[in-house]
Amino acid sequence: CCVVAIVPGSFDPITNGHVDIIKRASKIFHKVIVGVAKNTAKKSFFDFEERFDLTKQVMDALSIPSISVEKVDGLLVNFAKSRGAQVIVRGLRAVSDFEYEMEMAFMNRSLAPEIEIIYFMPYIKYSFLSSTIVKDVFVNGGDISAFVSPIVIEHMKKNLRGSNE
Ligand code: COD
Repeated sequence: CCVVAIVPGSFDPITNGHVDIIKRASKIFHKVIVGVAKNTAKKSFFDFEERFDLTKQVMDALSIPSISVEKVDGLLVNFAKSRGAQVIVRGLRAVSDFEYEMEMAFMNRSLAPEIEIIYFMPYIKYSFLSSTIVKDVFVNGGDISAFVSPIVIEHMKKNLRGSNE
């Protein structure tokens, strides 16, 4: 019966833009697995366990039974196959995302031609939102409450206090 989709990302940290894409996917697919993965091209701000825990807490708070959160170890397409997923979902914010997404899509397709990759566009107010900008605004004392869950803000505040001690 079921179409299973993976929404992969580094989620460093998870933002309302990510949540928007995940919710859209949950309206269409029977099962959505949010895959917290490692992107070797990016130096992450939060470690892997923190990114996973925050993503899980934020998604659990939504209480959407078809959504689960898992760690992706190794190649995304191998993880997708191991979960019986037919689809990978990604977000497209602006033209600037396109080249990177196309590169990844062609690589994933050559590794696993049976998996389709589908793109969702976020709500306009999240179109210019990124984890990078959120971290920069927060570290410089700005208000990020419109862009991330209070769960993430709480964790970031604790981290900042920790690093000042
Ligand atoms: N609105 C809408 N979508 C958004 C927003 C927003 N404001 N912010 C981010 N998104 C989308 C992104 O476009 C992306 O589709 C998704 O959310 C996740 O974003 P990130 O930045 O957290 O995740 P990435 O791009 O770092 O994820 C890359 C992966 C971790 C998926 C990739 O590196 C990977 O697959 N790694 C595993 C190893 C592997 O298989 N490598 C080969 C890949 S070809």
